Amino acid sequence: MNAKPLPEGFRLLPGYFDRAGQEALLAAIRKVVAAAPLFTPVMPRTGRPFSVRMSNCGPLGWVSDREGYRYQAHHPETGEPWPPMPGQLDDLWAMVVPNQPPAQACLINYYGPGARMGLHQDRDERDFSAPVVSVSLGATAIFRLGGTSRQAPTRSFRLSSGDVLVLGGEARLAFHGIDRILPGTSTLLKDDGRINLTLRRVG
Ligand code: MD6
Ligand code: FE
Repeated sequence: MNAKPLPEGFRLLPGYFDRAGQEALLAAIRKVVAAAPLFTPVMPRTGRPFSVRMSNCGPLGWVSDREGYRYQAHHPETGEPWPPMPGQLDDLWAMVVPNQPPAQACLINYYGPGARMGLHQDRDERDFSAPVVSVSLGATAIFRLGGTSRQAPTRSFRLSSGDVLVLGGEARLAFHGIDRILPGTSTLLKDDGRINLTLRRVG
């Protein structure tokens, strides 16, 4: 099992944020969500709701509705611009993606009980040269990583609170998803809650 080398550009940085760092980041995200409430996106065409709820911060935010997936500068329900990117996330991006322009978008995914995320590629950006950088907070998740075709073999990792994951290079367009959340693993968020933040350049 798992004898295959990881794709170039895949980096898991366990415990990047310590407990105090996680609490400070969570406080910043709570402020974002107070101004830009979580919304329930729906799948293009079918209108089927996602099990995760979402918001965004930074200049652009990712949204999904019956019209499709896209980045836009305003919240789909309030019409307000997304709140600014918290400083900790600008700092993280600068550490992990040095000498590059700042991230343009931070998608906030909130997982309540039973939420998951199907296998997908992050490919709604115009430019794939920058990696996607994620931070996990709260309950531990089982993250599945595949290849650049949906049929490629997959392997699984645990993402715990404070972990940072980087998908760049060959891993930038790898299929990935969240199979499930492990109950009873969150001391940061109540009711097995989990937040994943994904930072990107949109191009
Ligand atoms: C999640 N993460 O951890 C879902 N995408 O809840 C992602 O979809 C993801 O963690 C691109 C890069 C890193 C990620
Ligand atoms: Fe993704």
